[in-house]
Amino acid sequence: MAVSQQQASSRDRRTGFVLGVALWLFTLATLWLFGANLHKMPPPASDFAPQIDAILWVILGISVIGFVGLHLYLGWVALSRPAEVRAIYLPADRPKEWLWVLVPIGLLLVADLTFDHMSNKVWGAFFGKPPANAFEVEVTGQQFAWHVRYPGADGRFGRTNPRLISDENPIGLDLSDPAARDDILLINVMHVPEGRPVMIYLRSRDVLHSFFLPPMRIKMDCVPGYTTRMWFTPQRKGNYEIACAELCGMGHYNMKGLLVVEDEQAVQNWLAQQTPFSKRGQ
Ligand SMILES: [Cu+2]
Repeated sequence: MAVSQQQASSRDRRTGFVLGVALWLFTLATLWLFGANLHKMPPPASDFAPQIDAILWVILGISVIGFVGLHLYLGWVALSRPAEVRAIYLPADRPKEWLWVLVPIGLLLVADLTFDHMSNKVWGAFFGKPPANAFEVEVTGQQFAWHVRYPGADGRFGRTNPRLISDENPIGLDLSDPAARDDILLINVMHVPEGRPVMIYLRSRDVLHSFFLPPMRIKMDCVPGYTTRMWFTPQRKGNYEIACAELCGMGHYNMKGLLVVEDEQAVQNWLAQQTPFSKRGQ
């Protein structure tokens, strides 16, 4: 049985109304979820953190404007669509098609260059050479823990050798190297001084991990067979979580450690209480 033109029109109108309202409600709900701040980052606690946050806010701002604008417009089109307009055939229109290609490319390029300009400064510092007085720590990821190594009194990390890795020697520290004898090796705990650049060397014993300090806005992959590094200056005392941000196996969720930011003197006192790896069990 054929549907009359009038029935079809009122059904189109209803569909348009439902679609338009749904699009607007979806937009409002998304904005509300965003405003409710369900996934907010912890307050920034390092020197780079405010700059990284600024980049994230600009990216988010541009995305929100695009998202809200587009959805409000789509909803409005659905709501205001006259019922009698049927689908029509549009012949190719080269200039218009080029416009549809070039305008988005232009907008994306402007956004991209803005992000580049903002991030180059902080990225350059982040991955570049740290100040000479940096406090050095090495972290080796392993399923599912962080081995934290301090160079000890000589200020030099001793040699490691993967062949020496065992349950007792988790990072394969080579004690025939004099520089290794005072190295301090800990698990899942790291103390660093407030207000002094901290250089972190990152390694992995098995699979890819990602060393993540959310309040410092620091995140870097740990790659097997390779040493990655980055530095930052902690600017707020406190206890923070060290998280793994790379799905690395069944225990990934449980791969976490404690980062303590405190006075330089407190860090030195704490380090003085630790037994070097070579003297353990003696
Ligand atoms: Cu991991």
